[in-house]
Amino acid sequence: MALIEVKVPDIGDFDEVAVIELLVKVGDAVKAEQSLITVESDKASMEIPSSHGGVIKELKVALGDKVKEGSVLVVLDAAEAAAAAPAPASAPVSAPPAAAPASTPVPAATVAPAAGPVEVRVPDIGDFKDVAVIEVLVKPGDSIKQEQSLITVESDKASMEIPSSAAGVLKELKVKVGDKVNIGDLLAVLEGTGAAPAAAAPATASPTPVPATAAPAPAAAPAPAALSTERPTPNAPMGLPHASPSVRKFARELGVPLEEVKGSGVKGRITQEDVQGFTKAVMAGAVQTKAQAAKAPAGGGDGAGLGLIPWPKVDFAKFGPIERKELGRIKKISGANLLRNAVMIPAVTNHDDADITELEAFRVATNKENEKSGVKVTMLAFLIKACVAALKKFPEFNSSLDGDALVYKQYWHIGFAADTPNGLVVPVIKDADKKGVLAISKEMSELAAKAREGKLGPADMSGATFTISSLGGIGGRYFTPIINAPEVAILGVCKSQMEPVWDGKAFQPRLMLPLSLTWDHRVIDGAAAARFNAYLGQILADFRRVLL
Ligand code: CAO
Repeated sequence: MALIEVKVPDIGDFDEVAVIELLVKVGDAVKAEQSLITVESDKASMEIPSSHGGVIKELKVALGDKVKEGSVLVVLDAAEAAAAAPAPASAPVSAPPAAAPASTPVPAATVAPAAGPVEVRVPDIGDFKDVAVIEVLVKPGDSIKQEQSLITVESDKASMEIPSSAAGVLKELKVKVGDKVNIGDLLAVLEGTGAAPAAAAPATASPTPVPATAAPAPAAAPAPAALSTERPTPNAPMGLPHASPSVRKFARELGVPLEEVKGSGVKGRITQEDVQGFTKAVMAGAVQTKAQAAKAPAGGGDGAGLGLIPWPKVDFAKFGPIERKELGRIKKISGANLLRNAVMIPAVTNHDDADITELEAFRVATNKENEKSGVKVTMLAFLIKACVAALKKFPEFNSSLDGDALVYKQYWHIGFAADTPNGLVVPVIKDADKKGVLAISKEMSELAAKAREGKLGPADMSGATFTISSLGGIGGRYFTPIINAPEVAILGVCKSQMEPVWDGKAFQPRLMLPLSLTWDHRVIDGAAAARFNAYLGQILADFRRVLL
């Protein structure tokens, strides 16, 4: 064992900067120069690299810790990674050879004139060259305070905001997003209102700002700036989402996981608006963070979000042999949807029976006549047509809730639950009101075949206004289907059977079809549901009513 303590190198006059990200963990094999942590001041963030290669034995810092030059970050066993070439302990490769004290006297020229144009230039940002301007934080006409950030620049590992060395009204901005800047480059011209000496206002990220009116600092500008303390390593192993320190801070305050935010800025950079947009989308329920999704997997999560006691954890193997199989993709997706719909919708189910004696006889006869056409007319196709008629008579069943409003749809797209080897899917017959029973039967059998082959696309499964779930081909009497949100009702159908039905004088053998209508009580009343079922029953008993 060759244990080595890796310490925070010279990071300029940063003092007590916060650890905002841990990029490695105990047991990781790291290479010399690999980033270990990210620290952040109020104006800049930077990754701190390892001075040696080896295997991490101990992590000496935690998130939120404050570190400074000399703080021990990790203990490495260098012997376990002898191949890694050691860099000088605690000294970043590109650190300037001789760092002048941070209190390097600032030339007198930094004292801005009391009034008149003042040039603001890029201060000493270490030995970085050609750093890209990724954000412009001000615009002409803005009243700028001394120390106020003007632009954000970024190298491949660090970003920093460049502050103004003087106060005044911004007359001209000399850079734009995408420009490359170097020490001494002219950033802006201010109409000076009198600036304090720059020495009084060194930006956190730039300990020795270039004097506002002075020429660029000599190439050997001594003070080790924040940027100069980390090496721009191509292909950095741990990619941080690109965002300026202020945006990171903003995201952290809101608890937004920055790595899940899609950046709309240059090169996918995350802006404050992106963080705000993400937050709004999460609040509106349009987007789930990974942490939220992990809490509600198919199978119910742990119930903590609902204030329930935790899901029982049982070692099933204790009671007998078991086999564990991960849920398939469809089951995971439909499970999460079913759970949400079951929990969020105050759903009620009405059961009823429809007399389909004549309809079934007609269906069988039609199929006999059409034997050669290859299209089999199904009971489900009749049900779809009958439901369209009922939906037209009771339009709230064809609506969706949108906040405090009901959206009544002027189209009748009927979804039907289809059982596939991979799980339940719901293909949709679009514009069922405009199609005949034969056309619907044909389309259903095509969609069901596509579903079984796993070939349904999103377009095949979207836009439904009402759904039918038929277990008629399988069996059962009644069940309570779960509404397919944002629809407000669903019809469950079970297996028809001959039953003795009292006609007022005698019992008659009739083919009865069990119907189970589940409806959203926020939108539909019990009486309307009973009427819907009764009307549906009347149509199925005498299909001529569809024409009325
Ligand atoms: N009562 C009695 N028999 C019925 C019936 C009913 N309500 N509905 C259909 N049948 C009979 C048909 O007559 C047919 O019999 P034959 O083969 O003798 O002609 C047989 O059942 C199969 O019917 P089908 O091929 O016409 O299929 P279908 O139209 O009933 O259903 C489909 C198609 C895709 C909906 C079905 O295959 C399916 O996947 N059903 C399961 C849906 C499901 O899982 N729902 C539950 C969701 S909630 O978890």
